[in-house]
Amino acid sequence: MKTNNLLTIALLTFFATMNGVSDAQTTMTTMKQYNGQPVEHIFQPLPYAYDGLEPHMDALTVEIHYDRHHRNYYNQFMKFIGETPYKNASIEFIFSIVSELGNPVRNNGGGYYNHVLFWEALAPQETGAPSPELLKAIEKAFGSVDQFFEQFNQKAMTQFGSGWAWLIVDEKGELQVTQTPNQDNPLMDIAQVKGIPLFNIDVWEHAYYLMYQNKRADFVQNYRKMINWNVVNERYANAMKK
Ligand code: MN3
Repeated sequence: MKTNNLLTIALLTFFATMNGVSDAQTTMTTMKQYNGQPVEHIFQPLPYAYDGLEPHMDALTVEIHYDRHHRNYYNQFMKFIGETPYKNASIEFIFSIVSELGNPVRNNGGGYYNHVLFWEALAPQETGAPSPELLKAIEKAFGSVDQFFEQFNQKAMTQFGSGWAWLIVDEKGELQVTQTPNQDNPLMDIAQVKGIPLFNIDVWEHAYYLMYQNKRADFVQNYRKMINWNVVNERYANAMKK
């Protein structure tokens, strides 16, 4: 009896170990591998001074938004992505499997990257104009630049609570306006409408409340006056190469 019990325990232990190994192997083979160039995720400097977006966005809002909110998303993202095998994977790759990486990576990775896109495409005044290629695509998708802004602003206004509105190039290479809750974005595998972002507007209250209080519509209307089309044109050209 004693020998049988010991044998049973030994066998159970053996199978438990085998199970553990096979679970780990399954996980390793199902997790996508990142094969691209290693990427160092950095906290980029603002492309202008804190008061660089006045009068449409006040200096205190920009300072708190960039130096506290954005920086905090970046720091948290670095912490949580550091606990995965994807610390040096591209942000596009990370977002393509973000549903497997957990909410801290999803929320902070989105919070980090959405703000990079946001600051980069703003300027003290509307700068440049849509390139001939982008203009053609805008007219095809929306009719005109003004009609595009009507639809984009509508997405910004109807995003309930915190989130973002986006202009994207979708998987068919066409322009679309879309919205995402919280810090989600259209590059994420969980996004309802996927695509490559051309620009975005942050409609979290922290983006406008000090200057506009509850008047999200005024902030959204003024947003157009700060768009740097040179950046957007370059993003469009890059998106169409993919
Ligand atoms: Mn924000």
